[in-house]
Amino acid sequence: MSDNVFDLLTALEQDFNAQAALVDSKDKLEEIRVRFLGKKSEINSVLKGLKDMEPEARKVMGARASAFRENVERFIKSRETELVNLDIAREIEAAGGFDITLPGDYGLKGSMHPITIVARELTQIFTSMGFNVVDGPELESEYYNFEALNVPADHPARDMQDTYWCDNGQLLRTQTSTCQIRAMEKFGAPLKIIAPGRCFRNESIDASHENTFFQFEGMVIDKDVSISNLIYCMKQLLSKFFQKDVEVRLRPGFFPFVEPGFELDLKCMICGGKGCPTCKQSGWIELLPCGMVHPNVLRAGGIDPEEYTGFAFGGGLTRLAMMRYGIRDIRVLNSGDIRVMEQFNKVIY
Ligand code: FA5
Repeated sequence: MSDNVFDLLTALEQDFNAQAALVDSKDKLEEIRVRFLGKKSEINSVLKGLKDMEPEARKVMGARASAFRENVERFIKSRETELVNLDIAREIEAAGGFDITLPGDYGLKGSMHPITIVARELTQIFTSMGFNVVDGPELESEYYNFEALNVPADHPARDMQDTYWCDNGQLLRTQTSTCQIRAMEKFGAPLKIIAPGRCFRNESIDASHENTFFQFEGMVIDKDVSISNLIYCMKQLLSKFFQKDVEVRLRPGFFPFVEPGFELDLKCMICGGKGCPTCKQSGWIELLPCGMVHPNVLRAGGIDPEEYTGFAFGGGLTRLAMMRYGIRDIRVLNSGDIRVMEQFNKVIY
C-alpha cells in the first residue's frame, strides 16, 4: 500500500513540475489549482487513504503529501503575483511606456486661510448668541464710512484712519463700521448684527499693521441697552473664542460714533505680556474698540435715540487670528506663501 502511495506521490510531483513550467496565464494556473489541490484531486485521495496505513508509513507518507500540497500552494501564490506583474508590464508596453501603477499626482492640498477659520468661528459664536450676519461693500462712499458715523469732513478723527481715495470720490472702506448704518437702514430696530469684512488703510506696515486687514463689526440696538450689556457681550465673545481665561483691560477710547467709547486690549499672547515686536513692547494688543452708539449715528440710521439705545464694537479679526495661532508678524497672512497656509490644512471646517 505504502509503495503504491510512494509511487503515486512521485508521479504527482513529476506531473506537477512539468505542468507548472507551462503556466503562462491565470486560466492555466486555475487548472493547476483544481487538478492538484481541488476536492477531487489525487492528493486528496492520498490524504484520505492515510488512515488505512501502518502508523510508521502513515507518518512518512503524510509528511510527504503535506509537503507536496504546500509546495503547490506556494507555487500558485507566487506565480499569481508574477502573472499580475506581467499583465501590468504588458499594459505599460501597450500604453507606450506609461506606468499606470505609479501613484497619481493629487496636486497640492488646499487649506483654509486662518482669517477665514477665525471669521467662521466668530460667526458661529455670534449666531449662537442671536446675531445676524450682514455684509457691506469694500468700495464705499464717504457718507457710510465717515459722515453717517458722525465724522463730518474736516473732523480730526478722519486722520486716525488714513484713507485710500478713488478718483471718483469713493474710498476703500477703512472700517467695517460702514455696515452699522447700512444695517440700520435695512432692518431698523431692534437690531443684532455682526459684519466680518476686509478693510484698507494707507498706513506704514509693520509686525501688527497691514494696509489690508480684517475687522468684525458688531451692533446691538434695543430698548434699554446699557454698558453692562456691552461688557457682558465682550466677555462672552472672548471666553467662547479662546476657551480659556484671557486677560483684558478696558480703557477709555475715542471714536466719534460712540459715546462713551472704550478700547478693550488683550494681553499679548505671543509674549505673555512681557513685550515683543508684535505688541510693540507694550504687552497688550489693541483688539476690540467698542462703546455706546452715538445718538447722531442712530438718527443717521433712521432710528429714534429717544426710544432706542445700543452698543457697537469693531474688533481686529486679523489680530485675533494672530493671537489664536501665535502668528508673530501680520505680513505673513497676506503673503500668499504656501508654506504658511500648509500649516492650517489639518483644521477642518
Ligand atoms: C475702528 O476701526 C472702529 N471702527 C472700531 C469701533 C467700532 C469702535 C464700533 C467703536 C465702535 P480702530 O481703528 O481702532 O477702530 O480699529 C479697530 C481694530 O482693527 C483695532 O483694534 C485693530 O485690532 C484692528 N486694526 C486697525 N488697524 C489695523 C491695521 N492697520 N492692521 C491690522 N489691524 C488693524
